[in-house]
Amino acid sequence: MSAVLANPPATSHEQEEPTTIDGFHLVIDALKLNGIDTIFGLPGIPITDLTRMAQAEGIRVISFRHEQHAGNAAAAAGFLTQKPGICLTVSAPGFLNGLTALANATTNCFPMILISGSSEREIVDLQQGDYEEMDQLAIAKPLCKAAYRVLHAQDIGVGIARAIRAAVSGRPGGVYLDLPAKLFAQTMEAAAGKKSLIRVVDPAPRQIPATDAVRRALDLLKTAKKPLILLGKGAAYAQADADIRALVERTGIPYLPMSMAKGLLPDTHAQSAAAARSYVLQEADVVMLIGARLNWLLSHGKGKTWGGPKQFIQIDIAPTEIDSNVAIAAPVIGDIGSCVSALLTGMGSAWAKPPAEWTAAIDERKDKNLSKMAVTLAARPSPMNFQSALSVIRDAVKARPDAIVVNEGANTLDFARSIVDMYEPRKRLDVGTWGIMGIGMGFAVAAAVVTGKPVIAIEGDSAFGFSGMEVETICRYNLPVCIVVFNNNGVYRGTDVNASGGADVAPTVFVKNARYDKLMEAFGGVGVHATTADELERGLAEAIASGRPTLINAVIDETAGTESGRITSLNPSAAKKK
Ligand code: FYN
Ligand code: ADP
Repeated sequence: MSAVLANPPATSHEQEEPTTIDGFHLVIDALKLNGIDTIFGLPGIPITDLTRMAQAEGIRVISFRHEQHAGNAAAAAGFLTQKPGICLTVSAPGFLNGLTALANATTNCFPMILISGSSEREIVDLQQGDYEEMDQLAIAKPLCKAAYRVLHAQDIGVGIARAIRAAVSGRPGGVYLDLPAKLFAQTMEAAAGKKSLIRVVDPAPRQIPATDAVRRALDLLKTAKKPLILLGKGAAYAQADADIRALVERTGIPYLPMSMAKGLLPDTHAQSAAAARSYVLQEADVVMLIGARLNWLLSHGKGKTWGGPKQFIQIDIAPTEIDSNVAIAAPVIGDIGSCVSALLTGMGSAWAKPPAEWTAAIDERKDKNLSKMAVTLAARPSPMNFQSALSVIRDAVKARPDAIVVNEGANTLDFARSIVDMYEPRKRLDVGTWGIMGIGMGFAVAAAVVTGKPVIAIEGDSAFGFSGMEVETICRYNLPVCIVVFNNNGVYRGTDVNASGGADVAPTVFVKNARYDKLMEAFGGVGVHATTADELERGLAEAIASGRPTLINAVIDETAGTESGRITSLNPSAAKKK
């Protein structure tokens, strides 16, 4: 990670050589000294002037309509760059709005720093009723990796440095930095102020795995008759793409990518077992987890998903993740880049490929699912269903593998995960470990701002509703984002009825045939109403070509879709039916 700029650009106030420096500029200079060039936030008391001054000093300030989406943008920026994304909010309600994103970032191991203005300690601690009084530090602590407060201008450099190092070192995560309002107006002698700032050296130090741990892992892998490699979003975050690909290809072991690890190797790769997921989880005898946790997404490594006994190898930077759900026979603790490099060295050049019967059995199941999928994707029903609309987006991503896909929803998420192939690392951003709705527009803004690449946001109509007002943000910065709203008139589908027979619609039903595209037009973007796959294809192609903010209202059969998509079993009523 390039934590610091080689020679941070001189700032206007530095050129004038003032004799004193205030808290505002100490914060700005500390961020710039550490290579922070973008802030995602929402102005208001007491940080409005900080947003203006940061912008004046050359930091890009992306201003949102709700702090949760600014926070999600900061988290996604952290995942994409390995530098902590910065979210800046006002005190109390603005801080609370940012907390959801801070907690989600911590859960996903994305590095971000939530910086919030706050009330004065002396009033908060006596509960004397300050403007937006809240003990924000205490409230943030349980929800993030680390939390700090700065009371004196001379400590701003330390505060920012600690926050940066906490966010990116070890297991990345969310950090809270509390800056009480009075801090910004404090001044100190300029030269002393400059000296108080810290340029963080090696904020995410490599963590080299123990030689014996590497040897133990390779010895176990050698015994496998049915080995499987499982790639998680930690592997995507690590930016060790070439070595990860080399490890998979040199071992010849089939691999399964978790959703945000898709694209580490192209989803069309011969060793991908994604289209035989159930089979390989059932049958594998040795499973090597690389930056993936055995949590609910992997049925906690046990039960009927996993069939017979397994032996696990787990590569992770967090030692306490080991044995979290089931015994791990060969833990390899370190950063994924160092661990994978050590495994490649330890393997040498002569590594026996897995038994042909294992890979042949996988190919047979893959072919069955791929052929079934091909028939579904070729159909052009009217109105569109999830699969026919997604087959259009699948082709668009194949033509533009550099585009970034943001994806949330229930059926819109689950069908897109298996239908839209990814070809490059870190090109898919989705609901992650929590399965949280509302990440869409924040992640889309970050992806566009950080990469400049076309962004395709594949949005369930319910999911879009959580962050839809940020369409104005996307238009204001003229970002190359194309939002495709899968409009089937409701959460899951649009056909539920009010069991009481009363006048209200069912809780899961939306306004029928809503025109989300008009929302984009309201702010000067391009709205497309797509009732067929051809109209969707045209709208998407024009959006990618033009780079203009676009929202395509994709009309989907309102009877299509199942409750909660592929995790319908998590609904208590589903469990009751068992
Ligand atoms: C996968 N599959 C495919 C393909 N890819 N078939 C054909 N072609 C392709 N390209 C097959 C795969 O082998 C499985 O079939 C099936 O499709 C499903 O694959 P998937 O989606 O990868 O696997 P599965 O079982 O759904 O994974 C479980 C899960 C996943 C929990 C990891 O459902 C998930 O990530 N869910 C997230 C849910 C979430 O967060 N929702 C947001 C809130 S929803 P078989 O092998 O035959 O079984 C709010 O209500
Ligand atoms: P997925 O949901 O894709 O399976 P998870 O979020 O469950 O992925 O797991 C990611 C894991 O990767 C976490 O346990 C985290 O500690 C680990 N991780 C994240 N970054 C690194 C890294 N650079 N090196 C090693 N492990 C990492």
